[in-house]
Amino acid sequence: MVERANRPSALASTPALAPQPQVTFSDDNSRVTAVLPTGESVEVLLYGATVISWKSGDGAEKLWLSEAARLDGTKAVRGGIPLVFPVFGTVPNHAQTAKLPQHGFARTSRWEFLGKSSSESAPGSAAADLSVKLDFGLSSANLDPSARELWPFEFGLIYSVLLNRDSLTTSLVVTNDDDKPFDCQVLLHTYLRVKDITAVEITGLADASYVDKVDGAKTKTQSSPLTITGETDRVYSPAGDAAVIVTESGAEIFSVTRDNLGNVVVWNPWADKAAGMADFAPNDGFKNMVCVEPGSVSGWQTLEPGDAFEGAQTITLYS
Ligand code: TA6
Repeated sequence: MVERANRPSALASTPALAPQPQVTFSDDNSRVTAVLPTGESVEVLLYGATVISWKSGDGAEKLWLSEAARLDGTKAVRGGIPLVFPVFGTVPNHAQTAKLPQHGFARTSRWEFLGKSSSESAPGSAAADLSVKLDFGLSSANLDPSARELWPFEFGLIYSVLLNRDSLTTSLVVTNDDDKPFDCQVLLHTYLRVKDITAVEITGLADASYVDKVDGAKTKTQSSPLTITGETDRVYSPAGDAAVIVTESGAEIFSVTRDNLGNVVVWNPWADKAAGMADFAPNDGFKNMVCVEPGSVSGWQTLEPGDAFEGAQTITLYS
């Protein structure tokens, strides 16, 4: 090689980049999967922007997904984290949303994948700071015409799914892009996986008032840790923003924290209701799940033109 003055010196060696999170598409681009180098993963259907799997680094699944869940876009997913917007349940006396299907149209719409971002793990940085965020969008512009007809408002939704090594954060931003106000409700309908529902206790709801939907929608107050011994369907309005802790056989397994979501719904269909749902399998799957659902569902968020509403949950695993 001819030596020449000022020849740039080759780097002695390119610093090895730390392994980066991987994001892949599958099933005809209908699913997005993100995997951290340490093994944690999350899988999201573009249908409903539904998280259908969240695994810890050892491969253990943390969400419950029915074995009969429809994953082909023909029905809201039974399990994972379906999104509830603009209405929780059905509210016949609310004119704007009275014509909408139960839990609204967000969970049964095809969302767009907006992109990914991952933590810049510098060479040699601790794996602990690794994370990857997936963003999804739904707006009146890409909403099914039948849904637009039932709810004729210009809106935008951005849903972010952030996977860290020991937690999953999902957040929803709603914007009113219209020239008139609209009301909405928002809920993250999370199906947490447990080994044995009869060994589960839920704390963090002490002294919270709740509507008991299996007892004539009576308003009650939670006096002790919640155990699930039958069909349970409660809409809690905790006074503060304390974490909801799910323990099993005395050991803490999940901590659920809320950001700007004033309600927590706790649901387990138990045996009869589970047997009555064609997409709930196995029939005794109610023993392995409990829904802890942060939301804003008592009353309505009224968004004026240009307003935005953001709510989020973080589910943290105990190692
Ligand atoms: O979040 C609890 C709940 O509102 C229950 O009343 C039950 O209806 C559950 O949602 C499931 O609703 P879905 O429409 O998914 O069958």
